[in-house]
Amino acid sequence: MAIERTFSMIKPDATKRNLTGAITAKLEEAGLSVVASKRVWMSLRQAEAFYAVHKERPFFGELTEFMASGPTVVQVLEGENAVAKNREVMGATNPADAAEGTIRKEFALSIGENSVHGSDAAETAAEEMAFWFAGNEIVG
Ligand code: DAT
Ligand code: MG
Repeated sequence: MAIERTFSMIKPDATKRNLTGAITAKLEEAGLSVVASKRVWMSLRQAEAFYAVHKERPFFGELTEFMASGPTVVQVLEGENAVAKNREVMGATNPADAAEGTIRKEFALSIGENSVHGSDAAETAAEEMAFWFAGNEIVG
């Protein structure tokens, strides 16, 4: 597997608890490098656009209001098998199901306030990186 990039976001529940460094350390320890990073307080409209794939789900309103409720840190991660590696380090969506040592097991508060987002495939990673970053903001 070649070196690839994925998109990651540290969610408002985590930035509010000052976990940006602790979460980034777990990503770096897993062999992922941060090649772009910025702090963003997204609007509700941006949250709705970013999570448009979930717009028919019953939790869409709760999800988008939460994502617009405080600062997030958007990042691009680079490394071997980065999309799958990031999902592995994140852990399951519901922290109750997340494996020991994962970010969500350690830090998530609930299925909604689950501390991190990570792209689920190479195609969505490309779209999500382009949503938040200009090409010259990604420095590998
Ligand atoms: P993931 O973030 O693991 O990719 P997802 O894409 O299925 O999970 O859902 C996106 C986010 O929506 C998830 O991180 C938290 C929220 N969410 C998912 N299922 C939920 C539920 N049953 N109740 C409340 N929020 C939920
Ligand atoms: Mg998802």
